[in-house]
Amino acid sequence: TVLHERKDGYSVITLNRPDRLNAFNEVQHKELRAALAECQENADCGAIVLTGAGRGFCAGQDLSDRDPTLIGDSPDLGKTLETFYNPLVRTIRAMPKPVICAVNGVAAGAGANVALACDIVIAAKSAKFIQAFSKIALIPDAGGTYWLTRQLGEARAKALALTAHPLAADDAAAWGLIWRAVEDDRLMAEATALAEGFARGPTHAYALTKKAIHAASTNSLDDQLDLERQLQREAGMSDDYKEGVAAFLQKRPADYRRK
Ligand code: LHQ
Repeated sequence: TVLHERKDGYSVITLNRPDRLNAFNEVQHKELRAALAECQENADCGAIVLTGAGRGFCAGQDLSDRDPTLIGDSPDLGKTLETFYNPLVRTIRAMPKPVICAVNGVAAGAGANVALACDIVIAAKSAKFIQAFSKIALIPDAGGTYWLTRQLGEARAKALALTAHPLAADDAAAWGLIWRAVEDDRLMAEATALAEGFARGPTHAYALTKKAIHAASTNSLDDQLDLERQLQREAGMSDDYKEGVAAFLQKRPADYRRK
């Protein structure tokens, strides 16, 4: 249900239940978790591209799953979130290397919000983001209320969540919800070009950058300046920084992968 291709310096992870628009069931969650864990631990992996097989990216939770936690007389969706979606979102956010989401088609429900958890989201122009939850009497989860509110503000967040209006990739980019919308046939080339660049880049500096930006939305300016000082001190002690400056002065490309 999940394909993991190990490329030169990065991984491509593909959700692979195309008949169900790559909706999540337990197996797909577990395989995705394993693939991400391997990328996290593998020093040769400098970036991750997450995408979907077929015409969709991910339609969220598999609604045909008959697990009693999900449907029946006493479902406990909170348990499903705690066991699967929340750890997934936390893993992506804490991944100490860039995670690029290549949204190849519709991203609905938790599928949309897993995409938005990634560091850089590129979408095919034909893709749509749908906060489908209200249609089945649920609320946006997998971080949806967090991403939408922080990235769009309450007015757009509430309209998208309450109406389940499909947001086209171009609008998502124009609104600042994602990085870019690109022609469908350029999607993987653009995503893998980014990953190749990161694979040759200063991985630890990327991890520190993620950390600083994640803290910014809740920190005061004073706290954020303190955090930047602390993280920059750490970055400045790295061999990568030495190499970056030496390469700049010698007018050559930095070689962060020498070792
Ligand atoms: C699906 C699904 C799907 C199963 C398409 N499941 N089969 C929930 C509960 C628990 C805890 C955690 O939190 C969550 C979070 C959630 O994610 S709730 C939201 C779940 N997702 C949705 O409500 C989206 C449901 N899907 C749709 O609205 C449509 O499929 C979209 C708008 C995504 C795409 O529409 P179309 O392009 O018209 O495709 P389709 O509807 O024909 O779907 C293709 C097939 O995929 C179809 O099967 P079939 O056998 O008829 O070919 C669908 O039944 C199946 N599919 N989403 N979530």
